[in-house]
Amino acid sequence: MKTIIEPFKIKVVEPIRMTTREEREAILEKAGYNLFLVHADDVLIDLLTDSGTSAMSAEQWAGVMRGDEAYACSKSFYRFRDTVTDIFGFKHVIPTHQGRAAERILFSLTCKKGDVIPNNTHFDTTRANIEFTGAEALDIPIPEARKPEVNHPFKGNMDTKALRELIDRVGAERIPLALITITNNSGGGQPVSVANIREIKEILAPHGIPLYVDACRFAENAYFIQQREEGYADKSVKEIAQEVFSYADGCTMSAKKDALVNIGGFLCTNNDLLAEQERDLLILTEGFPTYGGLAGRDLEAIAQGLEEVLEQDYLEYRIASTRYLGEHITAGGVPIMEPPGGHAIYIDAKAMLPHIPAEQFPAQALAVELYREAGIRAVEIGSLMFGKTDSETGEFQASAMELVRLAIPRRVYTQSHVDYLVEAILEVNKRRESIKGLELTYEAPFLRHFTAKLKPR
Ligand code: P71
Repeated sequence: MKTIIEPFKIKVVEPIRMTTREEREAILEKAGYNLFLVHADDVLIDLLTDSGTSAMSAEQWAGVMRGDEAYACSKSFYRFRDTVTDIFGFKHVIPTHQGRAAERILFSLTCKKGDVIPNNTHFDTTRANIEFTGAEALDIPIPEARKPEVNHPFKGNMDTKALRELIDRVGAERIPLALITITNNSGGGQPVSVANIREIKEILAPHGIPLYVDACRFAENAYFIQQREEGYADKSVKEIAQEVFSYADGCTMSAKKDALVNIGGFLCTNNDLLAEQERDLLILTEGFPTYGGLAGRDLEAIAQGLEEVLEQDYLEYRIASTRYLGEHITAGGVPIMEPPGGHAIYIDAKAMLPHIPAEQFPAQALAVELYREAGIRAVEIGSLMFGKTDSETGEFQASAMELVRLAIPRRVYTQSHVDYLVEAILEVNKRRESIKGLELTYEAPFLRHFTAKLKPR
């Protein structure tokens, strides 16, 4: 059979509700044209994020019932730890309530003012947690990554020449660690190849710089390697993931993505001394090292989710359904970040709305329009998220790209939902020339996109 189907049937359903255009207009105004501030009840198809929005399986819910809620050394912790160790292979496994808690602990112990932390592309919370320590978060993706229309099988790769130059320029003592984000979220959900990760490790090792993986979409990344990298077609995704992590010294993980759960994360390292310091900090702010701010039931759900996410049928369906959305909107003339990513399709708003300058947030304007048209909630990854106004010169620094991310929650929507999305996006595309820009009326000092208020120009 050629048709790729959802490899599950549905046991529990949740209603979704359509609103009228007039209602949505009023909702947008009240929310300051910021979709983070729109009530989920007022959203028909929610593509804000694939984080924490997965549908859990019957086995995960059974795990929730089995969760051992002992404060210390619960049975659920050991199931969680053993599963993580089996796939990730690191010596120490520290549970955290989500990815950014792992980031905060890792960076506050390793980074300081004057340091530089390279990554293919830092996601917003990673960048913010590094900058909060005074260090610099540096993006060095391959040049193709910044050109939405260019096709490349591993567009998430790091520019290894730039990594070498960075070490020569600032010196290894100012680089306490390097990161690689798989898949590269801010860069279009694009995968990183094994060859690239191996080369990064070879560059770092002689300088004693550890490599950490920002691992939240590791299974999708491993599937792309299996499909696209020479020599991996006959390996299982689990074997590929194991190989990827074998080149690293640790990882941060938001379990809200490829562990198919609604909350959770972890931090891993092979460094004994660092692990000790991390656990001390964990006790201070998150919880005892065998639960790290999670319930025993959450640890069970993560362990089960990590096994399910590596199933070949699941990944084949997952990547095919994202690709389906991408192919159908590009066939209708909508420019996207090519090729389709793993967890999301990114519309290139700079190309679609060339009449809106970066300082008027074209990608935010497009995200607002998708909500207005059809009750779809997407997220801006552009100058609202990553742009800055220099506090001294007042000069506006735009983000390299202006993207609208349509993130697909795992196991949640069916093909008819995707067909509806395609229709709505093509409808908006027809009248793209009439879409107007936005201006900021309020912004917070960091991570401003979460709470910003805007108004139409
Ligand atoms: C995503 C998110 C979550 C999010 C963030 C900002 C706005 C809306 C939603 C979170 C990531 C991520 C990567 C590569 C670390 C985190 C933090 N992504 N690294 O994509 O993508 O994890 O949310 O569990 O703290 O929507 P956390």
